[in-house]
Order: sequence, then C-alpha cells, then structure tokens
Amino acid sequence: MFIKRKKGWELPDSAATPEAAYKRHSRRRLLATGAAGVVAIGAGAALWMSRRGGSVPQGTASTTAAADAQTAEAADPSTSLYPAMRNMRYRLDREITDEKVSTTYNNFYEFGSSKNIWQAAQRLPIRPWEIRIDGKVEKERTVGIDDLLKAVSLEERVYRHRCVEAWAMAVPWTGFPMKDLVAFAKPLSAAKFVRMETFNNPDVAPGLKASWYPWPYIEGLTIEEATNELAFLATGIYGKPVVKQMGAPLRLVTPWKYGFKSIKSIVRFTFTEERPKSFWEVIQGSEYGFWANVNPKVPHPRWSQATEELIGTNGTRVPTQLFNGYGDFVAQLYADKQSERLWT
Ligand SMILES: Nc1nc2c(c(=O)[nH]1)N[C@H]1C(S)=C(S)[C@@H](COP(=O)(O)O)O[C@H]1N2
Ligand SMILES: [Mo]
Repeated sequence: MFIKRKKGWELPDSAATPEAAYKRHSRRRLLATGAAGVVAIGAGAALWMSRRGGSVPQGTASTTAAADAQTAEAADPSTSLYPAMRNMRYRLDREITDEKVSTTYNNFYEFGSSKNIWQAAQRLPIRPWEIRIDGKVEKERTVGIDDLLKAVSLEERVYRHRCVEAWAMAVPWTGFPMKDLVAFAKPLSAAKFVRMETFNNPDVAPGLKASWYPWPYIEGLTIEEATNELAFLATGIYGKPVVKQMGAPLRLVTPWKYGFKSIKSIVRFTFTEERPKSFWEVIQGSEYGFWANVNPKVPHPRWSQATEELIGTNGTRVPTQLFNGYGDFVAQLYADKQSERLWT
C-alpha cells in the first residue's frame, strides 16, 4: 500500500499547468531540487528535470540557491519532496488561482476572523509536528509529520474550492489520498467516523484566546467519505510545502463540500463510533451542518449558493455546481441518506 510507485496516470505537472501560473516557480524549484542533491522525489523529478534540459544551473546563482535550499530544508525537511507528479484524473474548468491571491485571502480563525491573516500565521511552528492517531484503531499512536510523509506517496491534484461565503478558488495541492491515512491508522470495524482536530496553542495563534469560540477547530467525515478517492490530505501547494496560512503542515481537502470542512494544521485523527460535532456546527448548527455538501439550490441563511465569486478576477461570478462539480465521484455516498440534511 505504501510502496512508492509511478502510476499510469501520472504526468509531469508541467504538462497541465497553465504556463503563466507555472513559470514563476519553475526556476526556483529546479534550483532547489538540484542544490539539495537528493533524489528523494524519484522518477517524477528526473523526468521533470530532463524535460527542462536536465542540468542544474551553475555559478553564483546555484551557490545562492544552495544556501537558500539549505535554509529551507532546515526549517522544513520535506522541501525536497516537491514538486510531485500531477494526477491528471482531476481536471479544472477554470484557471488556477494566482498564488499571491489564494495565499493572502484566507479563513483561519485561530489567527483572526479577517481574511488577512497570512502574516500572523507565520508564527506557527511546523516542526516538530506530531500527529496523534487514536480511538477505534488497532493501536493508538503518535507519528511525526516527516515519518508520515515517508509512509505515503505524494501527488499533485488541482481542485476547486468553494467557501460557504460564496467565494471560490482553484489551486494545485500536493498531498496524498486520505484513504492512505485511514489504512495507516488501521481502524477497527467499529469506527464509523474520523474526527480531526487543529493545533490549539494560544501563544502562537491569538484567535485561540477568544473564549467564545469552542476551540480547538474540529471537523469530521464518515469513513466512507474519508476513503472516497477525492478526500485528500494536503502537505503542499503550488509545488512547494503548503504555506502556514493554508494549513501547514497537514490540511484536509474535500472539494465537494463547503470550505469549512477542510480543516487546517491537523494534529489529531480520532476514529469514532459517534458522529463528531464540528467547530461551526457547535457555534451555529442551524447554519453549518455535518454533511455540508455544495448545492447551488440550497441557500445558506446569509449567502445564496447559486453563484460564486472567483477570487482574484475582479468579481467574476460563475454558477455553482451540485457537489461543486464532483458529483460523479461522490453522489453515490449519499444515495441512501436522502432524508438527511446533506447541504450547508
Ligand atoms: N483550523 C481551521 N481550519 C479551517 C478554517 C479555520 O478557521 N480554522 N477555516 C475553514 C474555511 S471556512 C475555509 S473556506 C477554508 C479556507 O482555506 P484557505 O484559507 O486555504 O483558502 O479553510 C477551512 N479550514
Ligand atoms: Mo469557508
């Protein structure tokens, strides 16, 4: 299950990235990959490099890059794992959101309730980062993020993201399918749900001092949802380790659900028999339900869900799609749950 292998659908990520979005990073990445001198990213990187002429640039530039890479490597030992190969099974119907836009317009209430928290989030230490796996599993345990990264195979996926506030983006995540985490955890058959929890250190994130919120941030999925092929645990974005404001070093991505389900900076996975109550559900259960699947026909009390604004496009709005356009992958999960409140 955890053997690293190249899959048939894998292509170099350059093959599918709009050149404009890609160019900005490619030189830096090439330098970083070469300077690190490690071939940990395997065949993908070799192919990716050979496509670009293969050799590591020489001279002053590479010396600086080597120093940069060393600094980056010390702060985050996973740096050399990126970029990973893009999985071409998942396709976009829109442009990738500009990196500057998506990484400076965020929801991360631990750092404040505005969209402008990216600077505050830089205080989050992401190493060491321990992840607790407990509850109904064969053996409860704690695993460091870099050990977890060794146990899985990274790939890139471009996904749409739809916040219940009716804004949307499309970003290239790097990470691994959540079903690999579930396999790694070895849940018992009694486990019906996965409950996830974000770090809770008020010295690092001032929002955590706001006592009217039910911290820590909690989210949950059924085991069927968590093992659906779309459910993804992101460790990277735009071909680099994921930035702190977007949930470093481990963040859930469930593109068919409203964005609040995509819990950031996860420190704990608990396998349970009972349905967990999520952060927003505790705050206002009438507005934020457990399932929270995207549906343009079911308005939230404060936001129509019919259309969405693509951030970074001067207010362009597009129609919202059922399951955010991912119905082919996930609609069957809910076929026997029509009596439940599946939307918002
Ligand atoms: N821990 C935590 N996770 C979180 C949130 C949060 O406030 N705290 N906000 C959620 C919401 S409402 C959205 S829309 C997405 C936003 O992700 P982005 O900032 O990477 O675009 O993160 C989700 N995950
Ligand atoms: Mo959101």
